[in-house]
Amino acid sequence: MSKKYVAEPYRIKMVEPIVETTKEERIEFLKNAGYNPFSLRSEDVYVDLLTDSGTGAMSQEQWAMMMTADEAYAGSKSFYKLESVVKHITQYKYFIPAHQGRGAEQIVLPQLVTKKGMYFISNIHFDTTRAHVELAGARAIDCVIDECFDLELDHPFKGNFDLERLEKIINEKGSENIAGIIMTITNNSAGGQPVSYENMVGVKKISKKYGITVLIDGARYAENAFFIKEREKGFKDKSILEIARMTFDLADIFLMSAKKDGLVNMGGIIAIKDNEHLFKLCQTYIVPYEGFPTYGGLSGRDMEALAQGLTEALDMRYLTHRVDQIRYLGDMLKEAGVPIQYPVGGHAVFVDCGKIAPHIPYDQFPALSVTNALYIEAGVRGVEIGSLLLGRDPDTHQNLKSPKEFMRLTIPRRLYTYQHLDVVGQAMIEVFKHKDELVGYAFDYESPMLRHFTSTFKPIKKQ
Ligand code: P70
Repeated sequence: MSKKYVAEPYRIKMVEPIVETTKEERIEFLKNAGYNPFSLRSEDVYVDLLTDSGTGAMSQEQWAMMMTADEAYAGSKSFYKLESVVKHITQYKYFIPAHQGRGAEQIVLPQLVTKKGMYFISNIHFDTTRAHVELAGARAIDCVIDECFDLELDHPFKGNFDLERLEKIINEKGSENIAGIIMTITNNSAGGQPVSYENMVGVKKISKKYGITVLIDGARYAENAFFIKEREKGFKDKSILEIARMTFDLADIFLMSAKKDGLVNMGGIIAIKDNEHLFKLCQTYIVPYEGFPTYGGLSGRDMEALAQGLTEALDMRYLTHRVDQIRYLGDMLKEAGVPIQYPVGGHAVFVDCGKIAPHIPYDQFPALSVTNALYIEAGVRGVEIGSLLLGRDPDTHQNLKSPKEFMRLTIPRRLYTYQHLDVVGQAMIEVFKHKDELVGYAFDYESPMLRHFTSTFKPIKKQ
């Protein structure tokens, strides 16, 4: 663990004031939000760690490129610029923009579901990916290594596939029923943990043996490449771009929420290695769902910013600082005894709320409880990544029990300083000191799909 922290590799050119509120005000704001942090107004949040998705700061170069954008409906020069950057990085033949990650998922995933009773297998499906798998009439199976759930185990690649189980599942379900294998890099739902190159080679070998399509869900592919460079033998002298290309070479399709490692506020990518038939299908479906194939729901400005952002995200100084910020917060919490997933991943610190509040049952959402307490303490907004987010079994409708009840403290890119993270750490330590006072939550209204976004709750009073 590095103790020598690096300062921000940028200086601030434009500032956005943030409001400070009182504890009494925050108690009221949270009540009005139905105890769902998603329903808070961001103005009422001091440090917003809800997500790293679309929340980062753009560079002066990105803002400058936006001024040069071509807003043509068809054949925009900004499209061709973005296309050339995506092709340069992925080395794939085909590219279609989408408005964000789930936009890309809704176009591509249904094309792979060619009959009833099919499955996707992922290390862990991200929740929108799972939703689109299910909307396409397929089922999602997660296949991550067991070490992933041992939060204190020092393992360099906790996002890895359990390759033995992967092959077993394929044999059990029948390879003809597997619509695709989705490599989620980094593995968001389990702590932004990386997947090793060697493990992805293993996935590729199995997919080849059974003739199964491999997809990369690569929202944070540059962070994944950073960890490979740092931790995997033989990669120290390779550039992030080289590692990324080696990774893309192992897959057939690349889907990206560009709101993460694209360093933009909005954007998504569909890239296809060489399957012309699939590309043509996606081009057909992008029109009614996202827009004409040369904009896919993005303005010319968005495409300019993304072309530049994709390039900046491959920079080692940027990535070193990014990962260091996460480690800084993680170390602070760990040293104070707050249980977190260790080692921390690439975009967030995952706090183990099951351990902090074992007196709250999983279907009363211990991580929502900690998240709400942290907001009240200091106006810091985290997000629940546990049984609330996991939802219900689509067949039995039972509440699923997540293996871990996490609160994710997600650090936006280039947005906050180490001092902001100090506030977060101190507030979390305060909540931890009063952990026995935390209460569970019951639904006031439960939304039928992706319920964590829009449901409302009531605190369950202590007996
Ligand atoms: C996040 C956001 C989005 C995402 C992802 C991976 C690996 C696809 C997508 C969808 C979503 C989120 C979660 C909680 C609070 C706010 C936002 N992840 N694949 O923060 O992409 O959002 O662009 O449609 O992580 O992890 P998109």
